[in-house]
Amino acid sequence: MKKLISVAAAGALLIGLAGCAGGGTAAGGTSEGPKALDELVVGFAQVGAESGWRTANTKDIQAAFKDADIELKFSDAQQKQENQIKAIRSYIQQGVDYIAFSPVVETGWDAVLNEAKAAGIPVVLTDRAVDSKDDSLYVTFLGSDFIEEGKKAGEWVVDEFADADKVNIVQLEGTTGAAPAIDRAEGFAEVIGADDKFEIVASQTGDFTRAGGKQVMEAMLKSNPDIDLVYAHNDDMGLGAIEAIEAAGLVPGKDIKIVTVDAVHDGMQALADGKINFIVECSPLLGKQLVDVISTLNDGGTPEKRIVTEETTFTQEQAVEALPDRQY
Ligand code: GZL
Repeated sequence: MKKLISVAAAGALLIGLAGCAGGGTAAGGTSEGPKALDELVVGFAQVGAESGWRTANTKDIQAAFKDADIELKFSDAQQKQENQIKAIRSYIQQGVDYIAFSPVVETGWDAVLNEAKAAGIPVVLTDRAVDSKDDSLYVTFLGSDFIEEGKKAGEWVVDEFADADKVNIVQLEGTTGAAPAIDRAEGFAEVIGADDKFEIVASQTGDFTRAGGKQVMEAMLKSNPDIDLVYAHNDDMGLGAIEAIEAAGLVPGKDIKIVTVDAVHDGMQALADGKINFIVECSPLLGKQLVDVISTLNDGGTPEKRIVTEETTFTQEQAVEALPDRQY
C-alpha cells in the first residue's frame, strides 16, 4: 500500500510540474483547467520600432494586455531575427504561458518554434506570417492580407492612370524577406501586370523606414529621369520619398504621384495635404484580438487558424474627413 501511495503522489507532482512548465497548451488552459487571466504571463517578441505603424502596434498591444490585467513580457528586436529568436528562447526558459510575435522575416523559425512546442507553450503569430511547412508550430496567425493590400494599391493606379500611354513606376519595398514586402509586391504586380503600359523601372528596399525611403528615392531620382509614380510598401518610406522629391525641386502628389500602405497619422496628414495620392490601410490595432485569442486558448477553446484584420482605403478627400478621429 505504501508503494502505491508514493507512486500516485509522484504522478500528481509530475502533472503539476507539466502544468507549471509551459502554462498554456495548444488546447488551452493548463492540466488543472483555465488560469485566472491575472495569473497568465505572455511573452511578446516585437519586430522593432522602425515605423509609425510599429509604434502604434506596440502601444495598442501593451494597452490591451494592461486592460485585460494579463502580464506582458515585451522585447524589441531592432528588426533583427536573431534578437527575436533570443527573446523567444528567453520566454521558453521563463516558462511563460503563451508566446506571441511578429516575425521580422518569413523564414528561419522552425527550430525555435519546435522548442516552444516541446515546452508546451502555444505560439500566436501577429501582424506577419512565417513560411513553414509545419503549421502546428503556431496556433493562430492574426493580421492583414498583404496580397489584398497590394492589389488595392494596384487597382487605384490602374484607375488613376487610365488615360496614360506609359507609366513609369518606382517601388520602395519593405524589409527584404518580410511577408508584407513579399506580398504587397505580389498583389500590386498581379494587378498592374495586366497592362504593359505600366513598368516598374526600379524597385529597392527602404526597410520600412523614413530614412530608407528617402535614401533610395534620392538614388532613383538620379537614375530615372521620368518617374510617374512611387509605390511605397508603407507610409514611412513614402514620407521619406516626399523629402527626396521636394529636394529635387519636384512636387510630390503632382509631378510624381505616390501610393502607400498603412494610413498612420503622418501618412494621412501628407495625404490630406495632397503630397500622397492614395493610402491602403493596414491596421496596427491588433491588441484586443490578441488578448481574445489568448483568453480563448486559456479557456480550452480553439481560435481560428487565420484571423484577417478589417481595413479600408483612403483618398485625399477621405483623409481630410478621417484625420480628426484617427486613433494613431
Ligand atoms: C504590416 C507591418 C509593416 C507595416 C510597416 O503589417 O508588418 O511593418 O506596413 C511596419 O509600417 O514597419
